[in-house]
Amino acid sequence: MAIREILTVPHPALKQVSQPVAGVDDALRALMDDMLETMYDAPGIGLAAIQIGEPHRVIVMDLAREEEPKAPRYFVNPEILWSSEETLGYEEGCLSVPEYFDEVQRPSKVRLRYLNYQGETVEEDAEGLFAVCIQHEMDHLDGVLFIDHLSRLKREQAVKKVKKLRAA
Ligand code: GNR
Ligand code: NI
Repeated sequence: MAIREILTVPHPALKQVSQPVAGVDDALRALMDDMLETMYDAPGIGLAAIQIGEPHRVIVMDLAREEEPKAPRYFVNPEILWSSEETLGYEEGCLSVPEYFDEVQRPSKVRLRYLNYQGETVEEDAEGLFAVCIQHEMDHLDGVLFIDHLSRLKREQAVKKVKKLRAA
């Protein structure tokens, strides 16, 4: 396993659309292991493969609190089968937009289909933080960042802040 570099805005890869993977094999599991280690190191609660420069439709996540045992989850080729009309506003952050936080409105519940670490097809409902996080991660697979849901002014301020942070 290895900790990989997390790309930050305005890296062009973050706008790329990631491609579906053919299936889950040992090479993909090795990538998911690296992603998880990178996410824990950051630390973050989710990570999309493109955030480490790998344009595949793969996500890792762990929503366990610090005092709880680790609960890694893996989502390969995820699809949203249904989204609620009801929305939830949540203060989001992103490892690719470090130290910037703002509220985004998203459907409060979604139904998902994906392949897990074993390559089995899973259908599952998500709500609360799980729904927020999976939608944030799935946006990454389509080259969309949470700041793309904000006004242009806020988005530009966020990118400016990250550039300044990096120059420091
Ligand atoms: O670590 C993360 N926290 C977070 C908080 C609120 C909404 C979404 C997230 S995901 C983020 C990690 C990340 O950037 N994943 O792409
Ligand atoms: Ni993110």
